[in-house]
Amino acid sequence: STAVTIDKATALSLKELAKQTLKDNDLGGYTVPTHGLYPFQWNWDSAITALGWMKFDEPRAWQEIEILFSGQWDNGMVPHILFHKNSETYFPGPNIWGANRAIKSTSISQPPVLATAIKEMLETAKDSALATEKVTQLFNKLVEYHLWWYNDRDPQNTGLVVTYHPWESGMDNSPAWDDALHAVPCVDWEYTRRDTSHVDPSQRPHKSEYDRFLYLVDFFKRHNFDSQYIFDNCPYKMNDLGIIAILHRATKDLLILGDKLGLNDERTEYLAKRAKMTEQAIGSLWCESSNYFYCRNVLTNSLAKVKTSAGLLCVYAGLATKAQTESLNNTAQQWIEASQFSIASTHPSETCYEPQRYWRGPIWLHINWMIALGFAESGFTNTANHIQQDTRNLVLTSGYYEYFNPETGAGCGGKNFSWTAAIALHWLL
Ligand code: 9YW
Repeated sequence: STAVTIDKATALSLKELAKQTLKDNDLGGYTVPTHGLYPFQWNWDSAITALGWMKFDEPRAWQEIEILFSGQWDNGMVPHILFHKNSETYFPGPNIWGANRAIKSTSISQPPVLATAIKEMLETAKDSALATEKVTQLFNKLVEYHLWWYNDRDPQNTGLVVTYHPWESGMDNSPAWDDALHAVPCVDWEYTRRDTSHVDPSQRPHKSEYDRFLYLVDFFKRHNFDSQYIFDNCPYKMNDLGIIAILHRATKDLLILGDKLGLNDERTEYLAKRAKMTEQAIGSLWCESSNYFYCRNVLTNSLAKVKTSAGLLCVYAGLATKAQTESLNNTAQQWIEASQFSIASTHPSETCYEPQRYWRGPIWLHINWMIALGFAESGFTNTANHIQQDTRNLVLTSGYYEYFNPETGAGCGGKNFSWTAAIALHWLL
């Protein structure tokens, strides 16, 4: 799309609107993604949203992270949702998940962007004394979280962690999960979805997907969240590139934080070893004939050969070789040209591409930020700038929606969305 510069007055009012969005979504120390549709605290939303708070209220930004860690499980896991207060506007709620810790939560995690966000927060903090104090307090919890990922989700040291649920990937109905999810049984009980009462159903996952999402939720509960049992028996097991890439970068960022603050120890040395294993294993997800990284269905040992934006996150993770990065850059250039706005979450040339159905085509701003960051750091500034420019255009065209239609730039899903506003504050304005 054409380059647009945002004039000062517009930037100022967009900034004010973004701040107001975060304030309106603040439930007293944590931020809901949006009222109604998502009325609790979500893991990677909070990490990204803290970057936005950082621009105008640093203590509040740190509090967002602290409250997220207040729901950390004894085994180190930081859940995907914390149900701090009751709400009837979301399904499935805490009773369906059945994980009754001190703070009710789900029993899976989400893309671990936390350490990366915290490093960014420390580096951009105006109050560096406060930032240093907070990171020092949070460091051990972060280490525990990362140890959980590697030990619990890669107990056989393959170098590639597994995920047990599309909700864990944060990319719920990505076409990369289609085959794997198809093999999961459906729940045999009736339920009422809430999401489709807030958002046009044509922008949401299908019932056939929800039936399986819920089967898995129930499976974890029935087996008492037993890590070993679930690892051995879960009917859905993916090497998810989004999680693998985000975890890898976050582990490296955690080690940098530890270096800076003098907090590294034998546990972080162990994390460094696990990260090396990922570097050695990632090649098995690269397909020579299509020059792309794909997710793998671990149960069938087959690559899910559909180009989703998660593959581009390998650049952000520093997991792609120089030649792979060049080739991914060429792919990204074509990807950008294939729709009016970029980057569509599924490549527009894929037959399963649906420009307004959630993770099957729409653009997500925090993903654009990560992809652009990866290309910028690898020296592909044109690609990075183009993505950033398109992202600005989206905000200018439609404001702070949950996600955007790449063909029209129209806002989709929830309105007044926290991470969209936060990325605008952090990266665009
Ligand atoms: C769910 C809150 C979450 C995001 C996910 C997104 C969606 C639905 O909304 O998940 O019920 O968890 O796919 O990435 O964190 O914004």
